[in-house]
Order: sequence, then structure tokens, then C-alpha cells
Amino acid sequence: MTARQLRLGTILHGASGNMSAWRHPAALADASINFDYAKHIARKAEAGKLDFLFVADGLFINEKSIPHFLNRFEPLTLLSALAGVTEHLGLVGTVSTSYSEPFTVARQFASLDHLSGGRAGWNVVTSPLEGSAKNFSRQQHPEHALRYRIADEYLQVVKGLWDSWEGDAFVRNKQSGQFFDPEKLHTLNHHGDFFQVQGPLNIERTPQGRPVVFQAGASEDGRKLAAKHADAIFTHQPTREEAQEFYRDVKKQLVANGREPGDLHIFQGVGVIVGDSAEDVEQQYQTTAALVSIKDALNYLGRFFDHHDFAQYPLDEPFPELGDIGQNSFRSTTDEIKRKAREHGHTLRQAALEAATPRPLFHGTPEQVADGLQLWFESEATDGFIIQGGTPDTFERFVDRVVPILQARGLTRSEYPGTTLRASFGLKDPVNQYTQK
Ligand code: FMN
Repeated sequence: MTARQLRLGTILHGASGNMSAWRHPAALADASINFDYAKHIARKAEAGKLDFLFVADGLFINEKSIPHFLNRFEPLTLLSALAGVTEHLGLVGTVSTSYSEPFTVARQFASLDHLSGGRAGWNVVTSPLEGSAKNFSRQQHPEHALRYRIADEYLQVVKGLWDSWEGDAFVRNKQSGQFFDPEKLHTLNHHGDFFQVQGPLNIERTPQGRPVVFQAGASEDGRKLAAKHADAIFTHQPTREEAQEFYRDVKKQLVANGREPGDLHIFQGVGVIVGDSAEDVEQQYQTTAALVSIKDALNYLGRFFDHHDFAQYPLDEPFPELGDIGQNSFRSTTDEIKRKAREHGHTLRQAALEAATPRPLFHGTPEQVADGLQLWFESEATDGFIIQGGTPDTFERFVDRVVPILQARGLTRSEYPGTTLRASFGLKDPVNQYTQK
């Protein structure tokens, strides 16, 4: 058996840091819509032999949204452009199963997989924000459990469409005039509760067989969906113990679905600050945190609760009782915020600042950051990390100073093992369902 290897990705998140980090002296204030910046981060990630670049997304904004959500690239468009300026980096984009059509999305990710030579990943989300319905001609945002039922059927359809053509279906024989082998073409004919999709897909089997599927959503239903369909899961667990529990649970569910523990990689999204000393790290953190006003922090908190208006409550009294507010939105995140506020007896001010300016889980000298990541990895709290710079200039320092330590310790590799994201992850090639014995 080969040793487990620590996997790393990074996330494009505005200027990086917190919601107000665009004001930081080192920040590009327009980072979320600046292609040169995206290229720079992608190339830096590739220089550090990271597995992938991750692009999150949302489908509803209002004047209280995080600044970099107000003005940002659509993920697949951005990743398609990045495919042309990178060679090995996985390109993972977020698309919602609640507000899109499986045929279109199967086609888009198949196209990205071809354009990038096998580096496409789809982060499946169900869309937490109720307002999204208003942008998609819907009366109502589907409730949490229904969103996950839709997502389950959606993934069956997309996977079926990705199997439309066997790998060698297009013979393109100029002499005989045969363009494709009809035996190797499969029509889905899906009739389900939510989707009626005939197929086949109008693009050949992709370099990875099918793009890598991520799932972001940590509730019970989210985990179930991941255990059934996903190759990777993106989560935020606040402590190593909770991460270990999450890890054990997801791997157990994977086995219950007839899969092997190594078939799905768990990624913790973590903030990082790298400095020369504890004082340097503290100063970096304080400089970035000080940019967030209490008004910003209340808006940031409110977004998880479907843009609930927290300005209506007294700031220095216990965190308000919210009943079911947020249950149909970012459920796993709102549950966690409420639990934390209760356990620590936080006031609203404290809870809002804690949410908007969290102290990065991993901070310190390069060795200390590497030690922390190693501990989480080796104690099976995670298979890898999605690194988010805790300040706008952290990511470069992470690649220059932490990655070499991880490589020297043999935790991450020094070269890409192949050209596809699936190869980077060491995942098996998917078998076409129509040729499965
Ligand atoms: N929803 C989005 O619309 N876009 C995203 O980029 C996105 N990223 C997420 C990342 C993490 C770590 C988590 C936990 C959720 C994310 N979601 C995102 C929301 C989920 O897809 C889902 O709609 C919502 O959180 C409710 O699911 P849950 O209760 O299972 O976590």
C-alpha cells in the first residue's frame, strides 16, 4: 500500500483574508474581477505543486453582501481561461444543482475537462440563499431536504450523461467514412422525480473519464450525498476533534455505500498566517482584522442566516435566540455559529467578530504551520486542506516557506504524478456504467 499523501488546494476568495481585506495595503482591491491576479495565484499554486485551485460561487447578492461577492467572475468562465495558462493544476468550480440544468452542467464540465486536458472538478452545492429563487424565475427556494433530493437525482443524471460515449467511440475513419461507432454510444433516457433527460451528451468522454466531483455541505444530508457521489468533500471543522469525528463519519458512510475509504478525499478549508515570529503573526492578524467594522461583521454574520438583520439586536447582550432562522440556508454553518455562541456565552458583538475575523486555525512560523497541518493529517482529521490566506499576502509566503517543509517531510510531493486532477488525487479511473460487467 502506498503511503497516504497530504493534498493541497487553494481558494480564490477576493483579495484573501477577511471580507474587508480589499482595504489592506498589500491587497488588490479589485482582486475578484482581476484576471491577472487569478493567473498569478494559479501559477503560484502550480509552482508549489498544489493539487487544485477552488472557486466558490453564489447566486444572490444585495447591498449587505461581502464586497468581493458583489463583483466576481462566473467560475466556469474563469477556470476555462485559467486552463490556458496552467498545465497541471486542478480547476474546481462551484455550480448549484438547485438553479441549473444537468444537461448544461454536464456539458460545461466535460468541456472544461477537455480544455484543460483532464483537470476539471465540479463543486456541487445546493445554494443556501433564499433570494436565489428571485434570480431564476422561481416562486420559492427549495427547502434544505428537498435541495438534497434534487442534488442526488441531478448527480445520477450528470454521471449518466458523462457515460454517453465510450472512450474510443469516435473512430473518425476518413477512408471508410465512419465517424463514430454506434455500439459505443449510450442514450440515458432518464425519467425521474425532478428531471427528464434523454441524452446522449454532445461531447465525447472526457480525459478523466468524468470530472472530479466535490461536495460542499456538511449537514447529515450533505454528508450522505458526498458518500454516495463525490470524490472529495469541502468542509470547515473548527477543531481537530470535530474534524476527526467528521472524518470517521464520512469514511464510514462511504464504506456503507460500497466504496473504499480512499475513494473520497476530505478537505478542510483553513485560514493560514505565516510569519517570522509570534509577534509578526499577531501583527499581521490584527492589521487585517482591524479593517472589519462591527457593521461589516453583522452583515457577514447575517448572510449565513439568509441575510438576517442582526443590527436590530443590542450588541453587548447575549447572542439572540433565532429559532429556525438559517435552517434553510447555510444549515451546518448556522448550527455551528449558534452552538459556539452558546458554549462560550458570547455577546452578539463577539459572535459577529468571531465569524468575520476568525483567528486562522494555522498560524505561526513556517515550521509551526507545517507541524499543525501534519498533525491534522496524520491524526486522520483530514486528507488535505484548502488553504486560504489569512491576509492578502499570505498565500505567496505559504507556497515559498511552508510547502518546501511539507515536501521535505515527504507529506506532499515535489512533482505532479500526471497531468490530470484524478492522477494528482490518486483516484481510480471511473468505469463507464454501460460497460460495467
Ligand atoms: N454554497 C454555494 O452556493 N456556494 C459555495 O461556494 C458554497 N461553498 C460551501 C463551502 C462549505 C465548506 C460549506 C459547508 C457549504 C458551502 N456552500 C456553498 C453551501 C452548501 O452547498 C449548502 O447549500 C448549504 O451549506 C447547506 O448545506 P449544509 O447544511 O449541508 O452545509
